[in-house]
Amino acid sequence: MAAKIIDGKAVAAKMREEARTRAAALEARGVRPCLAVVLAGEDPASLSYVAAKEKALAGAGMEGREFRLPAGVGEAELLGVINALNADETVHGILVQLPLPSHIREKAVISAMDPAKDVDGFHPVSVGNMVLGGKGFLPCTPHGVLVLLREEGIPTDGAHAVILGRSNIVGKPLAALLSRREVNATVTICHTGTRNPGLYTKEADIIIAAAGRPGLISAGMVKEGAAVIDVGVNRVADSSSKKGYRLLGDVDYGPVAEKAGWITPVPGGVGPMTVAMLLLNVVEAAENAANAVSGANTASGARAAAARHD
Ligand code: L34
Repeated sequence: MAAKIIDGKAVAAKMREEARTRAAALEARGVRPCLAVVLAGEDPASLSYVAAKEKALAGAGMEGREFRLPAGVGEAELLGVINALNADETVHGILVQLPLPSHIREKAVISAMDPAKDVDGFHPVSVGNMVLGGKGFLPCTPHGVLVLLREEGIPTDGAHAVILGRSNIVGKPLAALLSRREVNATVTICHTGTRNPGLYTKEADIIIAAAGRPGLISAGMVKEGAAVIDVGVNRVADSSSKKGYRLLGDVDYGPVAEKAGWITPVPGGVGPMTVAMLLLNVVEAAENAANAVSGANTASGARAAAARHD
């Protein structure tokens, strides 16, 4: 059986449309949702992802305000930028594109952000709330994967989901989200310390490949009819392409597509969802800020605002 190819672009377009509608409603209240995009250095992949995010923001009627810093920027200077953005009421969300140059401590920078503006969901407070099931922004790529599963009608209740990769931005949060009661999957995480990942993937109803290793998932590792979600975005040198590289996922696409029940392509699968979920988080951050201001103009709102500052 050939797999159903999941059209991430189409699902992402639907999510972007929702963001656009909600942004227009805010615009009518005099608030233009604004994301500050901080990029240190000139990593080519980061440059292209940031460009994709800014284009999508503009398309949804939101502002992307770019802060470009040289690769040699000091940590203190970068922290200064974050502090200024925290204090700027016209900025609703802050995104620091990763990876940062190696002399900068990612943890220090992410922790400096106001969690209310953490639209990437990377701040320790956001991660804590995600794990505990509280309020806060969900990280965009894992949330995008969840929405793809839901929109495609892929059953998760009681399903065995095997994640490959334990990164802070994909593997770890996905494990927390997939094991939530409302998703109800049984989760296995494979990583570089796993002796024989195929042992687990062969049993999986859902495989999520987020290891950053092209070709990691071969057809022999996949159960007939499984859903295969490819989070890998590997740039592989290719002189025959005009860009000089080819984009490959972590999945050996052709052979796996013959065997799987569903598969996401690369490009056009999870990548566009990451961008779309970011737009939804930005519009939500702006809604929260606008509601806090209008709430503060009423007596109960003033009490709520005072409570928030305790
Ligand atoms: N702070 N850093 C922060 N937040 C993020 O959510 C990210 N990530 C990852 C890298 N660093 C980050 C992204 O935005 C990866 N990532 C990302 C974003 C967009 C796409 C892929 C990864 C994407 O649009 N991919 C397209 C193809 C792009 C191309 O041709 O290069 C796709 O169709 O898969």
